[in-house]
Parts: sequence; C-alpha cells; structure tokens
Amino acid sequence: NSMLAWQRSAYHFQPPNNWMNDPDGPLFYKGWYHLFYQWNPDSAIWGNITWGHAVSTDLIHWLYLPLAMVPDHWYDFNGVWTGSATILPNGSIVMIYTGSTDKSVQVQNVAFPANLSDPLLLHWVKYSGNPVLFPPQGIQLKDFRDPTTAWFVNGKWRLAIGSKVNTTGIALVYETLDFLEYKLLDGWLHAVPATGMWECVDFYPVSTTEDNGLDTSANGPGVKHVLKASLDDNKHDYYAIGTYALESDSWTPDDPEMDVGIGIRYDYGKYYASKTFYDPKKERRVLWGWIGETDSENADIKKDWAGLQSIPREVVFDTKTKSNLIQWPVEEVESLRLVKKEFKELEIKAGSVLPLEIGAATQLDIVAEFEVKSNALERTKEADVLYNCSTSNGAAGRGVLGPFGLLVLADKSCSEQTAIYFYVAKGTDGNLKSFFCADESRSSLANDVGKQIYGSIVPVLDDEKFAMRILVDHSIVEAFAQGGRTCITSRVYPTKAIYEAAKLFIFNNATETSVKVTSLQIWQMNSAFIQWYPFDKDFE
Ligand code: DQQ
Repeated sequence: NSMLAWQRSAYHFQPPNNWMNDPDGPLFYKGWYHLFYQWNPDSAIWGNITWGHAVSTDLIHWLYLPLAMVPDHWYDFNGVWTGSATILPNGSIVMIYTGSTDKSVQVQNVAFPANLSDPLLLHWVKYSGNPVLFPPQGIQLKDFRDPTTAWFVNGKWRLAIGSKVNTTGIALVYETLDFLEYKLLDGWLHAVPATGMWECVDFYPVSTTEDNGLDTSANGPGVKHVLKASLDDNKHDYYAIGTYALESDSWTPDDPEMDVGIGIRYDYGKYYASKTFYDPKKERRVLWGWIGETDSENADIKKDWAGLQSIPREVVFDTKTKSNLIQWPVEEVESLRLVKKEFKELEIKAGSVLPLEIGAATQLDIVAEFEVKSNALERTKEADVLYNCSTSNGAAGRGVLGPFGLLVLADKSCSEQTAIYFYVAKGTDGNLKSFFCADESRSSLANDVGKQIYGSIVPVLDDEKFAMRILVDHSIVEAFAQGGRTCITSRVYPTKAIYEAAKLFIFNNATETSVKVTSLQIWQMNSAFIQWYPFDKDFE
C-alpha cells in the first residue's frame, strides 16, 4: 500500500478511499459548491454505487461530508446512479437521478434536500412516488439513464435522458411542471447513427458574444447550445456546438460532419462522464469530468482507491475559431501556486533535451509559449499530411517541426517520462496543421499499466504562439493547448520518477529547426489538503 502512496493526487478531488466514477449533481448553494459522486463504499472496484458528497468554497479545497444517498429502495437497489441538480427560481433544489432497480431496470428518481436552510444540504429525501420515469416504449430496460439539469421553456421544465435505438445514440426529452409527473416529447433532442448508447448527456447554452457563462435556461440571440454525450462504446466525451429550436425541441449541429460522437472531444486522454453546472457566484459554466485509472484492478485494490475528478474547468465558446469550446482550469486553482521559476528566451536546438532545475516536480502548474521561425514553417514536408498523434512514433518520432514540448514526471535519465508536445505538419491544402499530443509510452517501467499516445489537432491562429499549460499532480497530468482549445488528460504510474526523483525537461525532437521558448513559468503547487468537514467546530 505505502509503496503506491505517492500516486495519490494532492490537489485533485479524490474520496478518502475506494472507487469513484462520475460527478453528480454539481451545484452552488448558500456559499458552498457541492460535488456529489458515484462511490463504492466497499471497494476500489465499481459496484454498490452510492452518492458521495463534498463541499468547497472555491472548487479546490474540499471537505468530505457523509453520504448523500445510498441504495435503500427497490428502485435504486442496484445503485444510485448518475443524476443532475436543478435549482428552481424559488431557490429550492430538485435532484433527479437514475436508479438501477432490484431487477436492474433503469428508472429515474427524484430527491429533495430535507432542509433548505442547511447550506451543507446534508440530508436528502427520496420522493415517495419514485420512480418518476420508467423506460418508455421502444427503449430497452437498461438503456435509459443519466437525466440532465432541467431548462425552462414556455412555463414548463424540460430535461434530457440518454439512450439508444439499435446502434443510434439518442437524447430523449421530457417535459414537467413539478418534477413529479413527466411527459415524453415527440421526436428526440438529437440522434446520431452508429454512436451507440449515450451516457451522461449534457445540454447547455453558451454565449457567442460575452465571456461569461449562461444559466441553463438561457436562450435567444447570441446564444448557441452545446450537446455532449459520453459514448459507452468507446468511453469518450464528445460534444458539438449547434442551435436549439424550442418549438420543435430539437438541436442541430452547426457542422453536421462534426456532430456529437463523430466530431470533437472535451479531452483526448482519459476523461469521461463529465457534467457542467452554472456557477452564479462567478457567472461561469464549470465542467467536471471523471478521470479513471489506467493501471490494473489489482493495483487499485492494493492502493485502496481508484478514480479522480479533473480540476474543474470553466467552459466558454471560442469566439476566435467559432468551432470549438475553450476549457480552462478554474482560476481558483492558481491559489495553490507556491514558488515560481521563470525561464526566458530559451532556444531549444533540434534534437535536444534540457533539464529544468526546479526541485521536485510532482505538483506543478506549467505555462509555456513557443515560437517557431516562419521560414521553418514553410519547409515542413507534405509527407506529414496524415499525421495522427496516436499512430505516430510519439515524442520519439522526428519531423521538420517537432515534436517539441515538455517531459514531465521524468527520472534523471529520462528512462521514465511523459511527453506533452506540439507537432506541426503541412495539410493537403498547403496550410500548416498543428497537433497537440501526450505520449505515455515511456511513462512507466511497469508493464501492467496503460501507455497510450493521445492527441488531436489544435487550431493555432496566424498571430498566435504555440501555448500550453500543464497541471502535474503525482499520477495525473492535465494538458491544455492554445488556451484550452484542445485538452489531454493522462494517468501515469512511474516507478522511478516519484517524489524528489521526479524531474522536468524541455525538449525539441525536430530534425532541423530550433524552437524559441518565449516564456516558461513553472509553479510548485500546494496540496489542497482535502479532509473531513470539521463537524465538531463552529464552521461558518
Ligand atoms: N456511470 C453511472 C451511470 C452512467 C455511467 C453508473 C457512466 O449512470 O451511465 O455508475 O460512467
């Protein structure tokens, strides 16, 4: 157990022990952010799913609370599965979640806080008329789950639930006045063939003109709607930006070729079952995502835990590209920044690796900007047209322009290293195409852990440098390119690059071109000291 203790994260949300998966019902209430999560009270493997609960005033420093809901009725006997919160105009809260019944049928149930004057929302009362919804006609009994937050249209609430028909992924929409009785609306919010079961559907507005987030019911001019589905078939979260027609209750993607499940993803690494909520305190939309393990079940049992939540990300529409969202760690994470090391105007020659002397490198926030000379850009070869991070040779591959970036969680000889980098290639149209990748293939000397090469294309506009931000936290690396246009989360399990032996390097594995690091800032990060709520103290 203690041998693996270093893998526990220091500033990501994790329960005290055991298995955790999806975030549930995130909300802000009376000064507290609430996070509920799928938790197994008995082991580090999925099962017996209950709702864990924690609160924070800043989305970073969490306090554990007692379980919010446990499987104690026939309608959630096999698990209190994923659900969402809706805050009503009068300030009351409705939680709607999926129960897996004693016969493993998926139904929707409702629960309310027992005491709205309690800012901690410690006690939840399940509605006596549960379940409120059974799988409708034409839907399989185990393909009906994860209700969204509701939005208000013409005097009634609507909410979506994920499902599938044959292999077509769909989102059903229900209408309700009181959250107790529901009517299934005709047609679907949206459907995409061959995407399979849609889990954890999320549906929310984004502003195309302002940089604040929008409450879930907002609509009108200057508003687009994001539809997200978690694909059970491949365990990735896909989103698309489009338009919501209230009358027909249907959503249409801006670009049909980039539809939900076949287009862009929130994250190109390990990231699933995400959910947003509107934060009225800072007028922003915040995204949570579950980061699973990529080690073995045996290792999870040994270390006694499995699963993390991402650092919450603020999401906004990218007004520059107009084709993607921007995701960025909430600003509160910067309160953990301790000493900073800054490097300026470093020149990284082709084929070189430089150590960055910063002390231990297990808890870091790294912000780096690179510049490549434009004549070098022109020399980039046509041969790279089909570049793809996952099928490339990763950080060891060599091109005219990259890969260049950082090696995190590396030991001093780099026998272990996780590379986060850009690779620039020329597209068929002659324009440059930039890729952002994470190469785990040398991340650990252990052979029972996943080691993938992740990544995707990232829009880099004409006047922009290559910019990346990396959050390193023991066994998790969250990487963001171009201010959050493309994100990659990696779970890595080095055996040597741990504690004081974990180091940081900067590299450029291009064949000919050097890159200039115009700015590089590295902060040591404090721990978040997540702990139990101090019930014995007066804590106002
Ligand atoms: N996890 C929950 C389900 C959901 C899945 C069960 C997604 O409600 O579909 O733990 O990870």
